[in-house]
Amino acid sequence: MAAPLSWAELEALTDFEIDTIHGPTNAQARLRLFGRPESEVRVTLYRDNHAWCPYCQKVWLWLEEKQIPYRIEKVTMFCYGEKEAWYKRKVPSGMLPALELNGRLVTESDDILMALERTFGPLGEGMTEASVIPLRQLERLLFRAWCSWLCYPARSAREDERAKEQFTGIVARVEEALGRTPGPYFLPEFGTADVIFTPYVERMNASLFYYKGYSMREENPRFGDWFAAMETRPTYRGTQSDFHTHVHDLPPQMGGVLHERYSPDSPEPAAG
Ligand SMILES: N[C@@H](CCC(=O)N[C@@H](CS)C(=O)NCC(=O)O)C(=O)O
Repeated sequence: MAAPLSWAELEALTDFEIDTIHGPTNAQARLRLFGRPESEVRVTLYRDNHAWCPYCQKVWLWLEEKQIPYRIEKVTMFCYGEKEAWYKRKVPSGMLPALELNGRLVTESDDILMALERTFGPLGEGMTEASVIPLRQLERLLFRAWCSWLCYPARSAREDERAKEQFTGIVARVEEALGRTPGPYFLPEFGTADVIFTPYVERMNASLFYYKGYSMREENPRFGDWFAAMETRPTYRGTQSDFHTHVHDLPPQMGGVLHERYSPDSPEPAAG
């Protein structure tokens, strides 16, 4: 059998020499300029160290799509260690993301997007458009149905089935919404609504496949097309994580509940 490659050999095969400042979307950057001078930077995004926080991804993707010059400050999530004192002075709750825009601090990802829209204009149809508001509400419904199925251990196969039905019922509504436009996105053009759905459907796709044996992408053709279209966007690919990471970063972030799941072979909830 061939010997595994050494780290040095592996490194020689890679092309990691990217321009983090002006080049493609990447998680390493501390400054993004998109070919513009640093004097134009009016925005600082505070987000988690490892680019795992879903609400941070939402703001990150928006900034990358709009090519707004910005700085990035990285902060520790509570579940991975001590929150930086300088950040707690700025945001006493320690919650992420936060954003400074022209020196003014904004928290809550939706409020951040609305503040960004007021300054830089919307990405496609904006947060408060009549076309976008129901989609934002649908995303929250989908999020809650996912949590109910995945994060709360079912006490019986029937209970698990009910949670699944509730989730797939909402997915059907999302499929219907995606089917209202001829293209793959939620509205005729890519925009805010797609950005809003991105972080959690990426996590749903990975976690439901691993923990529940359910492939969101394969079971739902419109979602399949949406994922495929998103993956043609270098911005999205630069923020996208992998299945393995999601499957294992969700339990600490969501309180470890994914470990305790119903096993069809046992009458009691099984601790995994
Ligand atoms: N409603 C908030 C939710 C933000 C949120 O839940 N952030 C999590 C990370 S995904 C957080 O900061 N938790 C504290 C921590 O992990 O340190 C928003 O939309 O910004």
